[in-house]
Amino acid sequence: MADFFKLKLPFSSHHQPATPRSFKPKKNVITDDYEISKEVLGLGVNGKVLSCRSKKNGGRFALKVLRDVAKARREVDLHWRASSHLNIVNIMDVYENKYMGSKCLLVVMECMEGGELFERIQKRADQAFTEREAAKIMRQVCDAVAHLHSMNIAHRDLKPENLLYLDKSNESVLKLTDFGFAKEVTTTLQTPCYTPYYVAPEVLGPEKYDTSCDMWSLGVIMYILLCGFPPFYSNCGAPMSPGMKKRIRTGQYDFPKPEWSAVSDSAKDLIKSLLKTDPSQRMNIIQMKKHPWIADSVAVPTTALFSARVLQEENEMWHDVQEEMALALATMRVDTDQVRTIKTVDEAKNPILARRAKKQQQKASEV
Ligand code: I85
Repeated sequence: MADFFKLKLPFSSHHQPATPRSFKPKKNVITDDYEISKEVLGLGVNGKVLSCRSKKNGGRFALKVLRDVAKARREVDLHWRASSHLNIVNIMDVYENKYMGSKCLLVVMECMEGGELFERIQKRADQAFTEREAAKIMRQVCDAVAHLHSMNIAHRDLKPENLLYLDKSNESVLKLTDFGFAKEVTTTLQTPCYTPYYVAPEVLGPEKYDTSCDMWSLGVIMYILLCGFPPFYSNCGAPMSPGMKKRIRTGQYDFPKPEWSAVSDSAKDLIKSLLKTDPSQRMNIIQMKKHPWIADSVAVPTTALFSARVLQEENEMWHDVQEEMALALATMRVDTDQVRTIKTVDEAKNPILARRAKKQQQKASEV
């Protein structure tokens, strides 16, 4: 029997990931171990974030309260698996408790006391915010994303509000949070659970397009860091206007004067590679880590940027920027969830066709 008629069973026992598949929530009531404050630190995709204190050591932590549904399970699972990295907000404990009659997941995280990235830059009126500092920030975000992409996790919600600071004795560490939209991306390397001859293209999924969304977001964050305003924005006030959509789709942005005059060509070169409209042309995270502006950030000039001043002066604009970035990200997620690419069959690499061609040649020579 020809190999291609041997059907594979529709399940596979050998594609378990190396990392522990799932978290094991504690079942005792969280208030045994933590004192929960009413102070709300922020609102996430799937739930709110409160402040809490350990009864054991008095330490302050952040607590995310999620309704125990499939979406929340996925958030906690992906965050948990990625959590050991220095630039990802660490999960300390997860509890599964009943609260007001419904099952909840309670995620205890390290408390990021330094707050959000751009608030911090905005407050920097005292000393100039420099291009080298921007490079140091981008390297940390890059490290977090590289860690996720190496685990085949796309974050899909990379935006300024999800980048938080933790102040250590002599330095600050920037960390990524909120895995509410994160997604495990399937790769063609994974063991198929289907016979490939019959698989529909949508089953294969959009391949690396989810990770390329993260790369686009890195380009937008980097652009804002360097000048204080986003590369794409609505002219008419409404977030995500048709004009803005068109500019995003066609990659229409520039580096206006005076804000960009003193910014290095190396930085602009990196932004251009990240803001490529065609995802297959866009730089990936491995390439980004190797780019001189990231890899060699001490070589980045200490030129003073306009960012801090722009963020201060355009304070009201920041709300709109956040809203627009959230909408742009939502559009990207919808696009990658729905648009699936069909691969063209490369006939030259198809062994069945090659074999048949050879047979036909032989037949012809026999005659
Ligand atoms: N600490 N996006 C914006 C916060 N420590 N924050 C957001 N999704 C999350 C809030 C809304 C991010 O998953 C979020 C999530 C998790 C956190 C988080 C995690 C750990 C913090 C939504 C603070 C903070 C800021 C300033 C001061 C302090 C805490 O947000 C405090 F004084 F408490 F130390």
